[in-house]
Amino acid sequence: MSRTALRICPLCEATCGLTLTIDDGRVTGARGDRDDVFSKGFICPKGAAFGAVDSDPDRLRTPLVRVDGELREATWEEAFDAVAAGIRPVVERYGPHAVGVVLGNPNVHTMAGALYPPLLIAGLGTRSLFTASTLDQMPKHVSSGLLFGDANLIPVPDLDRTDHLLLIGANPLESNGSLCTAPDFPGRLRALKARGGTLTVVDPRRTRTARLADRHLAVRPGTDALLLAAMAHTLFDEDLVDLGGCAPYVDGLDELGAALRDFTPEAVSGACDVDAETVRALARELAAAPTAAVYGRIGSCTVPHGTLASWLVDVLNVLTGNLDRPGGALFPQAATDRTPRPAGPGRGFALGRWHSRVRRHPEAKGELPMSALAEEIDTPTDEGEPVRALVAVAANPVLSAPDGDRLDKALGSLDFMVSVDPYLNETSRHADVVLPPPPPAQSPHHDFAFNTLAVRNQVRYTRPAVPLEPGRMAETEILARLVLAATGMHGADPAAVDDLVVGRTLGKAAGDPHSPVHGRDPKELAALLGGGSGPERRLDMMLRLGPYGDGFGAEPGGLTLEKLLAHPHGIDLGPLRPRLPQPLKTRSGKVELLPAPIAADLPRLRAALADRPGGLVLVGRRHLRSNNSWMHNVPALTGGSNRCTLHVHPDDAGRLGVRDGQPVRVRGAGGEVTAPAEVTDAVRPGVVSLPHGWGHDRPGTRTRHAATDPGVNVNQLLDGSLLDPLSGNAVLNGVPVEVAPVAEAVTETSGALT
Ligand SMILES: Nc1nc2c(c(=O)[nH]1)N[C@H]1C(S)=C(S)[C@@H](COP(=O)(O)OP(=O)(O)OC[C@H]3O[C@@H](n4cnc5c(=O)[nH]c(N)nc54)[C@H](O)[C@@H]3O)O[C@H]1N2
Ligand SMILES: Nc1nc2c(c(=O)[nH]1)N[C@H]1C(S)=C(S)[C@@H](COP(=O)(O)OP(=O)(O)OC[C@H]3O[C@@H](n4cnc5c(=O)[nH]c(N)nc54)[C@H](O)[C@@H]3O)O[C@H]1N2
Ligand code: SF4
Ligand SMILES: [Mo]
Repeated sequence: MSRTALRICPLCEATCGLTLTIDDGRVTGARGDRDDVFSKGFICPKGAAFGAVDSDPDRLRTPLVRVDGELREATWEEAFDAVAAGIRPVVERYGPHAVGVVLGNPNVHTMAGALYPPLLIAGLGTRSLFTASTLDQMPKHVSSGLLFGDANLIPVPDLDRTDHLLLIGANPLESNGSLCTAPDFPGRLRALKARGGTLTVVDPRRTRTARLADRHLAVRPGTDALLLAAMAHTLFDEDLVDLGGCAPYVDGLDELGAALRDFTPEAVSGACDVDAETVRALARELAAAPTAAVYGRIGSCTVPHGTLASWLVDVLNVLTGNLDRPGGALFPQAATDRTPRPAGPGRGFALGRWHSRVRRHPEAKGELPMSALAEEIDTPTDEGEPVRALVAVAANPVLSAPDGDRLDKALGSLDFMVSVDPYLNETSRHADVVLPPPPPAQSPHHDFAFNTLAVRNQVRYTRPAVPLEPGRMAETEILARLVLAATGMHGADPAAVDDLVVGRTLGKAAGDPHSPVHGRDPKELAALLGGGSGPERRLDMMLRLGPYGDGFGAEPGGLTLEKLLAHPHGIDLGPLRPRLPQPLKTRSGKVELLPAPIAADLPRLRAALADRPGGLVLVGRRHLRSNNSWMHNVPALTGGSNRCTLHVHPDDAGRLGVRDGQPVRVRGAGGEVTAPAEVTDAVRPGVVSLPHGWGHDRPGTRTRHAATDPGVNVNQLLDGSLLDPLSGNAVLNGVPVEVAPVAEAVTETSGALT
């Protein structure tokens, strides 16, 4: 029997609503849900392949436990017994920091990943936390923490209303957007142009997004912070600063102007390879536009000055009066956000409250750099213990983090490792226990993270589209049991984990004079919660306490889970609205334009004014039909132009003697790889591009289709030593490499590496 079911797509940040066709409990089709309040029917090739992704035969169906060196199928009970037996002795003998937690990207795409990892980390009491954020957007968290006092308060470009978008190091026509949740991002860009708006793209590659732009600037990789600093300088220099409505909430304007004095358009021009007049034009256009938004992503974050570039993106929004105004960059207000408190000074944002053991990297947002994971395992020091046990949830750092070969070895040396992962892949193959979550059609979905980054306030929830297959365990339950097993409560009822959170949260809310439930009995409130499972009760609680909630009766008509379930296509909560000063949590209660850690990092940027890299530098790229490291196993999404090739500009190819299609050797500080060359003027001269997430040729994995076209691991070119110092974010773009045709000797000297 054929039926349909709704499911929010978890395959990228756009969060499109899908209508799945289900035959005999299997997803046989997917189309865009035209009634979805946010995505209105949009779907991309990945969403259309939802059924194939969901029913990939290589997905693990049962837990695996290592016995005599070999991973064997096991029962859930055996698997959690093994987890408890593996982790507890490490905690007891070496202390909590000897247990590392690694969280990968899909945690922001599952309810389980939002609700349980914080309990795992707190329960273990470990400081050895490594996540995909330090391969990605940690610079943005740090800049937001410093500017606004809240690392999760990230301004989002008002795509649907802006008159001018300056897009830096992002390629939403392939990625479908990031830190800016917008189903049909491409359509929204076309609409911007159709209403007379302008789009400027800064990217060393002429991407599909760049081809849509009114102006494309092929900047030299890694130099955006200089470019943006010179734009800000121009605004001061030409008296174009106009803070608009946020003037009363901004601190440090004069100090900022003084700090940027050296960054003239002429001074940055050589390093950025952009002429000074163009820099001025960019600044003037931004100031002149009725509304404008500056937006930066991967190319602005995963670089040596990632935090400064991220900071300058919002500095420009502030200086042009575009922060917190319609058409500019605003702060979304999600339905599960905490009850807004009255404006006023907050606690501010602290960096470096502790440091990594080996190279003394400062923590950021409670995390240590993913680039430091291998050394934290394989390098003993006089003080502190190496990481000896690891809990990896939805993470494949062997491919996604620098120097996979070293990490591969380090993982093999652990006393114990558990992976929560649907695949036996490059990372999970090292686990002693693999706990496979069910495929997405069998999981409920709500976007806790992406609704706080969406271009429109809205709320949606979809229950599992098909029931759990026999022998499957919901990922929420897997993680709840993992929390219990890892924290010495093995065997307790997993519902106790949710009850604990509910009790604590409601207790706090009842004691909070600003909460709608102030003074009420937490037990009585808990009894009012709806939902058919622990995670649903927690969602109901968050909705009811949230900014649109019913306040457990205090705001009749407000949001509850019950109401949300009655709106299967979601509830629209309106366009983004100005919110300042309420969400600011800096000590001053204002936007702090020139925070001390930023000011202290500016001399490093000033030194970069003199940089003129002579050799080739490497950047990445994404393909619409791919997603990081884990979608190469789906035949429908592979092949065609989705290949692991090295893009080389014709001028460079000519100089190096590289022909199209020929294998070339790429060498970096961390190692070398060989990939076919694709000669194309889509990259600027001096830049080569290789996508990440490939390299599926390690033994002991079980991703059969991916292994037929394994590609190479670009991150093997990195040695993990290049970081943005403030955020600990890996430098993945603008990395010096040497390139040579395989048949011949390496023609570039090591001079290119300096
Ligand atoms: N050179 C270079 N490297 C990069 C990047 C780059 O641009 N260039 N990008 C970086 C970025 S932005 C990111 S976010 C990281 C990503 O880094 P990771 O998060 O380490 O990589 P993913 O490939 O997303 O792997 C996620 C893992 O989750 C598993 N998984 C998939 N679905 C689920 C699920 O529902 N539940 C669970 N438990 N597991 C699941 C997959 O099988 C896979 O093993 O890579 C980074 N690495
Ligand atoms: N199809 C697909 N979609 C995805 C993913 C995927 O792997 N595939 N991954 C998801 C994830 S985890 C994320 S974080 C997002 C990322 O979303 P985006 O940031 O939009 O992703 P990218 O396509 O990597 O775009 C980064 C761009 O920065 C450019 N760039 C590199 N170095 C520099 C530089 O120094 N300066 C400037 N100005 N530009 C530079 C690159 O050429 C590239 O075009 O995408 C998400 N969506
Ligand atoms: S754009 Fe993203 S969320 Fe939408 S269908 Fe494609 S993969 Fe899914
Ligand atoms: Mo990412």
